[in-house]
Parts: sequence; structure tokens; C-alpha cells
Amino acid sequence: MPGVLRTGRIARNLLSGEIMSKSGKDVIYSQPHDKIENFTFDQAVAEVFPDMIQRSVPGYSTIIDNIGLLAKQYAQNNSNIYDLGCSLGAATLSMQRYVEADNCQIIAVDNSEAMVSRCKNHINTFKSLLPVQVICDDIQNSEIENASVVVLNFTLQFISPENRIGLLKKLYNGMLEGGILILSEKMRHPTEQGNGLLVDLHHEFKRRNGYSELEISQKRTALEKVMLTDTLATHNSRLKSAGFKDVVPWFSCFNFSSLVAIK
Ligand code: GEK
Repeated sequence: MPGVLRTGRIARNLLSGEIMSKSGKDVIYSQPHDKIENFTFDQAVAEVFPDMIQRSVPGYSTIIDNIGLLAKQYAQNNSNIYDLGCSLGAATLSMQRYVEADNCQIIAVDNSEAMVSRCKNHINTFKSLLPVQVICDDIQNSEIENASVVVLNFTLQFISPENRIGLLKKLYNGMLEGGILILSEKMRHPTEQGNGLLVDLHHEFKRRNGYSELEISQKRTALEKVMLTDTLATHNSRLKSAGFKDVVPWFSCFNFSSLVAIK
């Protein structure tokens, strides 16, 4: 490819200076960056996203599989299912695999064009009776209606904290009685010592998955201003103020948790 300098498993785009992977392996922060820009879901990230999320989020595959199973249980006939911040569509594909309710559709939304175009390709290669619309938009602008299942799988953490309650209220208002919101997030423990313990465990998880100290620390800096975590207590009380009658934590590993909020 012109404009690309290749060395070993990685290549550098000579125009953007960006580190690219030749194999879908996440090497974005493997070399020292002069300046660490805020993390964005651009082309380079979309290209290596499956590897990045698998090696960074403990229990990701378990969460994805169970999103499909929860959707199978809670999807109502003649309703909409939303996957908000769908990235490459892993949760959508899992729901397509399991949901049996009649006359449903999945609406998958992401505001990264790079993610959405790849997501459309993934969805198109998978044959299913459950139709999917993939939309490139800010989920804060999405109209939510007639929803029996809404998925926010590691997406709310990228929404400005002051806008989170408004978004949850909108989701609640667009949901059917008995509908569920599946909310997965990286969380912050309220005490410094306890939070440190969880962060250490997570960093060890990343090391064991092949990330170097440099990669861990540069990625952490890149995420610092764009991924703002809340405590479990904040999530619980915010979901309750949005109107949800019950909040059930169903998965937790280190500082990553997933909750089901029931309308
Ligand atoms: C998965 N759910 O694989 N509007 C729309 N999309 C957004 C917005 C927004 N305002 N903000 C961020 N995103 C996926 C993983 S990744 C989580 C979700 C992570 C999108 C962003 O473009 C990205 O694709 C996704 O939310 C977050 O199950 O990388 O930690």
C-alpha cells in the first residue's frame, strides 16, 4: 500500500503517522506517541476493535453471549430492540442469533462512521430472520419507541455525565412495560484503595493478554478525558430516578459490570 511503512507485524501510515496493524491485532499504543490525543473511534480503532475489546474488557464474550440470551427472554412480539453504541455489532449479532419473538427489528446505532460501515458488512454476512437497521447517529438524537430490549454495552461511559440522566429517561419513556435495559460499564469503586485494587487487577489482565506497560499507560491517558466512569451506587440511583423499578447486577469482573434495569 503506498504511503505505508511496514516493519514486522506493524506498519506506520506515512501521511497520518498512525500505527496500523497488519493482522487485526491492536498495536495502536505499542510505540511511544509524542502527544497522546484523546481516544476516538476512528478507522484505526475500528480495524482492530475485536482484538482490542477482547484483550481489554474482562468477560466481554460472556457479556455478549448473555445479551443474546437476555434478549431472547425479554424481547416482546411486535417490538423494537436497540443496540446503542453498537461498534461492529457484536451484541446485535448475538441477539439475532437467539431472539425468537415475532415481528421484531433491531436498530443498531453508532456515531463512528468507521464502525458503522464495518458493522453493516458484518451484519450483511450473517443470515437471520430478525431484520437490522444500522444507523450512523449520536444516540442522544435517536428516537426510541416501542422498545422491549435496549442495550448500552460500554457506551454510556462515553456520554457526558450531565447528559446521562436525560438519555436514560428517554430510553425509559420509549420502552414497553416489562422491557429491559442492559447497561454494561467500566465502574469506579468509591474508595481510593478499593479502586486501586480493581485497577491493578485489570492492568494485570491486560498484561496477561499481551499489552505492554507503555500500551497500558498511553491508552489510559488517551481515555482519561473521554471515558468518565461512575460508581455502582451512582448507576443504581440514576436508573431508579429515570423510572426503572428494579436494577439487577448480573455480571461483574474487576471494575467491569453489567446491569439489567427493568421497566
Ligand atoms: C460492543 N457496544 O461491542 N452516539 C453513538 N455512539 C457512540 C456515542 C454517541 N454519543 N459515544 C460513543 N459511541 C459495543 C462496544 S464501544 C466500548 C461499545 C469501548 C460509540 C463509539 O463510537 C463506540 O463504537 C462505542 O460507542 C463504544 O458490544 O470501546 O469501550
